[in-house]
Amino acid sequence: MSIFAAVVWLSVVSCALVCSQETSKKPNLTTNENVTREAGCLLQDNVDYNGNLMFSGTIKLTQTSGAALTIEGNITGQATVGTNRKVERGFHVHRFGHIFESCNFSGSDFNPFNTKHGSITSQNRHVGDYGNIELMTKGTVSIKVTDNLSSLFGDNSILGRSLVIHEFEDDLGVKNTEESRTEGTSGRIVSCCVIALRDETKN
Ligand SMILES: *[C@@H]1O[C@H](CO)[C@@H](O)[C@H](O)[C@H]1NC(C)=O
Ligand SMILES: *[C@@H]1O[C@H](CO)[C@@H](O)[C@H](O)[C@H]1NC(C)=O
Ligand SMILES: *[C@@H]1O[C@H](CO)[C@@H](O)[C@H](O)[C@H]1NC(C)=O
Ligand SMILES: *[C@@H]1O[C@H](CO)[C@@H](O)[C@H](O)[C@H]1NC(C)=O
Ligand SMILES: *[C@@H]1O[C@H](CO)[C@@H](O)[C@H](O)[C@H]1NC(C)=O
Ligand SMILES: [Cu+2]
Ligand SMILES: [Zn+2]
Repeated sequence: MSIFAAVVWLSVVSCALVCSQETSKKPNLTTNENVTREAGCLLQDNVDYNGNLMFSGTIKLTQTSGAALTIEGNITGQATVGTNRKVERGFHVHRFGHIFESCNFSGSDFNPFNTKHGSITSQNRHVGDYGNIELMTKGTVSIKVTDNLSSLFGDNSILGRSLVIHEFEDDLGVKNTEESRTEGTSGRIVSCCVIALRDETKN
């Protein structure tokens, strides 16, 4: 065997070993396998927001592959003025997850298909569009959102991205302005968190 043939043979054999191990580690995203993933998100104040109402809380995201994503949370309003009241607030997944210095670093709505802003039930929407959630300015509210488009699996994965609460109600993209078409005129970001995957072996 020539040196050249030996080298080719070695690369084929080592790739058969190493490459197949590599592929087997990758999840099969079209599998019907019943895999459940859980992620968490701990809401922090936006240091660059100077309004008087921010929100803290915990959010849990769960999904079995091929099924809808469920987002549940307990969110507490931290208003510094006024009485306790209900408010609607834009709730979106933004593109970037490195928000440690400021929620301002989260970018805009997660939009892998370059579509217009919409509601969670729109045909045309950003993957990150969850519409509005109803919160209390000084109390704790439990929220629950179910979505069939954003995912903890595959191309629409929101893992490592951020969840944000905006300062205004989301108009769901219905107005004929640039602000409405991109962020539903929901204004600045008051609170945000990074969507982080949980170790499924720890219960
Ligand atoms: C992924 O899973 C589907 C359904 O179980 C199967 O048809 C397909 O062959 C699998 N793909 C790979 C690369 O294993
Ligand atoms: C997947 O697992 C969940 C939780 O264990 C179970 O409720 C559900 O019936 C399973 N679905 C399938 C298709 O096996
Ligand atoms: C919300 O609070 C309820 C009641 O205390 C608790 O059972 C649940 O695990 C909490 N959920 C999250 C996401 O923190
Ligand atoms: C998600 O899909 C299921 C099953 O098709 C449907 O029942 C449910 O209404 C959908 N949810 C949303 C928020 O579109
Ligand atoms: C953060 O973004 C808001 C607009 O969304 C802006 O008003 C504020 O000045 C920004 N802060 C910094 C430090 O860039
Ligand atoms: Cu947004
Ligand atoms: Zn959007």
